[in-house]
Amino acid sequence: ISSIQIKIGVITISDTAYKSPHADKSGPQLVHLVSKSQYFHTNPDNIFQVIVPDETQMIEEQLKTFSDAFHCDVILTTGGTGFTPRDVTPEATSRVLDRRADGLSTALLLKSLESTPYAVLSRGVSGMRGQTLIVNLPGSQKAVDECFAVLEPVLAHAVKQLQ
Ligand code: MTE
Ligand code: CU1
Repeated sequence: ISSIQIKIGVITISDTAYKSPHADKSGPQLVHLVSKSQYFHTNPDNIFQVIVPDETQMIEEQLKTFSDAFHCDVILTTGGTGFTPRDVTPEATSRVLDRRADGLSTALLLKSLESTPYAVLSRGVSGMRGQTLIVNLPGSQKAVDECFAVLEPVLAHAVKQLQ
Protein backbone atom coordinates (compact mmCIF):
# COMPACT_ATOMS: atom_id res chain seq x y z
CA ILE A 1 0.00 0.00 0.00
CA SER A 2 1.44 3.30 -1.13
CA SER A 3 1.49 6.41 1.01
CA ILE A 4 1.46 8.70 -2.01
CA GLN A 5 -0.28 12.03 -1.55
CA ILE A 6 -2.63 12.90 -4.36
CA LYS A 7 -4.19 16.26 -5.17
CA ILE A 8 -7.55 15.70 -6.76
CA GLY A 9 -10.21 17.70 -8.57
CA VAL A 10 -13.81 16.49 -8.77
CA ILE A 11 -16.08 18.09 -11.37
CA THR A 12 -19.78 17.35 -11.53
CA ILE A 13 -21.00 18.18 -15.03
CA SER A 14 -24.77 18.61 -15.05
CA ASP A 15 -27.25 21.39 -15.84
CA THR A 16 -29.54 20.04 -13.11
CA ALA A 17 -26.86 19.99 -10.41
CA TYR A 18 -25.63 23.44 -11.49
CA LYS A 19 -29.09 24.85 -10.80
CA SER A 20 -29.69 22.74 -7.66
CA PRO A 21 -26.36 21.83 -6.02
CA HIS A 22 -28.15 19.63 -3.49
CA ALA A 23 -29.23 17.37 -6.35
CA ASP A 24 -25.59 16.41 -6.89
CA LYS A 25 -24.99 13.01 -5.30
CA SER A 26 -22.11 11.75 -7.44
CA GLY A 27 -19.69 14.64 -6.83
CA PRO A 28 -19.87 14.34 -3.03
CA GLN A 29 -19.70 10.55 -3.39
CA LEU A 30 -16.44 10.84 -5.36
CA VAL A 31 -15.00 13.14 -2.70
CA HIS A 32 -16.02 10.61 -0.05
CA LEU A 33 -14.48 7.67 -1.92
CA VAL A 34 -11.26 9.56 -2.60
CA SER A 35 -10.84 10.71 0.99
CA LYS A 36 -11.26 7.23 2.49
CA SER A 37 -9.00 5.41 0.02
CA GLN A 38 -6.45 2.93 1.37
CA TYR A 39 -4.47 3.07 -1.88
CA PHE A 40 -3.45 6.73 -1.66
CA HIS A 41 -3.84 9.71 0.63
CA THR A 42 -5.60 13.01 0.05
CA ASN A 43 -5.56 15.93 2.47
CA PRO A 44 -9.01 17.48 2.73
CA ASP A 45 -7.50 20.75 1.47
CA ASN A 46 -6.11 18.90 -1.57
CA ILE A 47 -9.56 17.89 -2.79
CA PHE A 48 -11.31 20.46 -4.97
CA GLN A 49 -14.95 20.09 -5.94
CA VAL A 50 -17.09 22.10 -8.35
CA ILE A 51 -20.27 21.80 -10.38
CA VAL A 52 -20.39 23.10 -13.94
CA PRO A 53 -23.27 23.02 -16.44
CA ASP A 54 -23.17 21.01 -19.66
CA GLU A 55 -21.36 23.78 -21.55
CA THR A 56 -18.23 22.88 -23.53
CA GLN A 57 -16.47 26.17 -22.79
CA MET A 58 -17.08 26.05 -19.03
CA ILE A 59 -16.03 22.40 -18.82
CA GLU A 60 -12.79 23.17 -20.69
CA GLU A 61 -12.05 26.18 -18.47
CA GLN A 62 -12.59 24.15 -15.30
CA LEU A 63 -10.38 21.30 -16.53
CA LYS A 64 -7.63 23.81 -17.35
CA THR A 65 -7.96 25.52 -13.97
CA PHE A 66 -7.67 22.26 -12.04
CA SER A 67 -4.72 21.03 -14.14
CA ASP A 68 -2.70 24.15 -15.07
CA ALA A 69 -3.40 26.42 -12.08
CA PHE A 70 -4.19 24.03 -9.21
CA HIS A 71 -1.78 21.32 -10.43
CA CYS A 72 -4.16 18.49 -9.56
CA ASP A 73 -2.65 15.02 -10.01
CA VAL A 74 -6.02 13.63 -10.99
CA ILE A 75 -9.29 15.15 -12.19
CA LEU A 76 -12.39 12.98 -12.03
CA THR A 77 -15.48 14.23 -13.83
CA THR A 78 -18.95 12.80 -13.40
CA GLY A 79 -21.82 13.28 -15.84
CA GLY A 80 -22.44 14.50 -19.34
CA THR A 81 -21.05 11.40 -21.04
CA GLY A 82 -24.31 10.10 -22.54
CA PHE A 83 -26.15 10.53 -25.82
CA THR A 84 -28.42 13.50 -25.10
CA PRO A 85 -27.66 16.65 -27.10
CA ARG A 86 -26.45 18.41 -23.92
CA ASP A 87 -23.87 15.68 -23.13
CA VAL A 88 -20.56 17.23 -24.21
CA THR A 89 -18.15 16.13 -21.48
CA PRO A 90 -16.08 13.82 -23.74
CA GLU A 91 -15.76 16.50 -26.44
CA ALA A 92 -14.73 19.20 -23.95
CA THR A 93 -12.27 16.82 -22.28
CA SER A 94 -10.75 15.71 -25.58
CA ARG A 95 -10.01 19.32 -26.45
CA VAL A 96 -7.79 19.80 -23.39
CA LEU A 97 -5.97 16.43 -23.41
CA ASP A 98 -2.35 16.17 -24.60
CA ARG A 99 -2.39 12.38 -24.66
CA ARG A 100 -5.14 9.80 -24.41
CA ALA A 101 -5.28 6.82 -22.07
CA ASP A 102 -8.05 4.76 -23.62
CA GLY A 103 -7.24 1.70 -21.49
CA LEU A 104 -8.75 3.42 -18.46
CA SER A 105 -12.07 4.16 -20.15
CA THR A 106 -12.11 0.65 -21.61
CA ALA A 107 -11.60 -0.81 -18.13
CA LEU A 108 -14.47 1.32 -16.79
CA LEU A 109 -16.68 0.11 -19.63
CA LEU A 110 -15.89 -3.57 -19.02
CA LYS A 111 -16.60 -3.23 -15.30
CA SER A 112 -19.77 -1.24 -15.93
CA LEU A 113 -21.08 -3.84 -18.39
CA GLU A 114 -21.17 -6.30 -15.49
CA SER A 115 -23.94 -4.24 -13.93
CA THR A 116 -25.83 -2.74 -16.90
CA PRO A 117 -25.98 -3.06 -20.69
CA TYR A 118 -26.55 0.72 -20.70
CA ALA A 119 -22.82 1.07 -19.92
CA VAL A 120 -22.25 1.31 -23.67
CA LEU A 121 -24.16 4.60 -23.60
CA SER A 122 -21.30 6.31 -21.76
CA ARG A 123 -18.79 8.00 -24.11
CA GLY A 124 -16.32 9.05 -21.41
CA VAL A 125 -12.64 9.50 -22.29
CA SER A 126 -9.40 9.44 -20.27
CA GLY A 127 -5.98 10.99 -20.76
CA MET A 128 -3.33 13.42 -19.60
CA ARG A 129 -2.98 17.17 -19.69
CA GLY A 130 0.56 17.92 -18.59
CA GLN A 131 1.06 16.04 -15.32
CA THR A 132 -2.67 15.74 -14.67
CA LEU A 133 -4.65 12.58 -15.33
CA ILE A 134 -8.26 13.27 -16.38
CA VAL A 135 -10.96 10.59 -16.33
CA ASN A 136 -14.63 10.96 -17.33
CA LEU A 137 -17.11 8.94 -15.26
CA PRO A 138 -20.85 8.60 -15.91
CA GLY A 139 -23.25 10.71 -13.89
CA SER A 140 -25.02 8.38 -11.50
CA GLN A 141 -23.83 7.63 -7.99
CA LYS A 142 -24.02 3.92 -8.77
CA ALA A 143 -21.81 4.39 -11.82
CA VAL A 144 -19.36 6.43 -9.75
CA ASP A 145 -19.09 3.61 -7.18
CA GLU A 146 -18.57 0.98 -9.86
CA CYS A 147 -16.04 2.98 -11.84
CA PHE A 148 -14.05 4.20 -8.85
CA ALA A 149 -13.53 0.57 -7.79
CA VAL A 150 -11.59 0.09 -11.05
CA LEU A 151 -9.64 3.34 -10.83
CA GLU A 152 -8.71 3.25 -7.16
CA PRO A 153 -6.04 0.51 -7.31
CA VAL A 154 -4.24 2.01 -10.32
CA LEU A 155 -4.33 5.75 -9.58
CA ALA A 156 -1.21 5.92 -7.39
CA HIS A 157 0.92 4.12 -9.98
CA ALA A 158 -0.47 6.31 -12.76
CA VAL A 159 0.27 9.49 -10.81
CA LYS A 160 3.83 8.35 -10.04
CA GLN A 161 4.46 7.80 -13.74
CA LEU A 162 3.27 11.32 -14.54
CA GLN A 163 5.67 12.95 -12.07
N1 MTE B 1 -21.92 2.76 -15.83
C1 MTE B 1 -22.05 2.15 -14.64
N2 MTE B 1 -20.99 1.57 -14.09
N3 MTE B 1 -23.24 2.10 -13.99
C2 MTE B 1 -24.35 2.67 -14.54
O1 MTE B 1 -25.42 2.61 -13.89
N4 MTE B 1 -25.31 3.96 -16.42
C3 MTE B 1 -25.22 4.14 -17.87
C4 MTE B 1 -23.85 4.53 -18.39
N5 MTE B 1 -22.79 3.96 -17.61
C5 MTE B 1 -24.25 3.33 -15.79
C6 MTE B 1 -22.97 3.35 -16.41
C7 MTE B 1 -26.24 5.03 -18.40
S1 MTE B 1 -27.84 4.57 -18.11
C8 MTE B 1 -25.96 6.15 -19.18
S2 MTE B 1 -27.16 7.02 -19.97
C9 MTE B 1 -24.53 6.53 -19.42
O2 MTE B 1 -23.68 5.93 -18.46
C10 MTE B 1 -24.27 8.03 -19.50
O3 MTE B 1 -24.46 8.67 -18.26
P1 MTE B 1 -24.21 10.24 -18.08
O4 MTE B 1 -24.82 10.95 -19.23
O5 MTE B 1 -24.85 10.57 -16.77
O6 MTE B 1 -22.72 10.48 -18.04
CU1 CU1 C 1 -28.97 6.15 -19.04
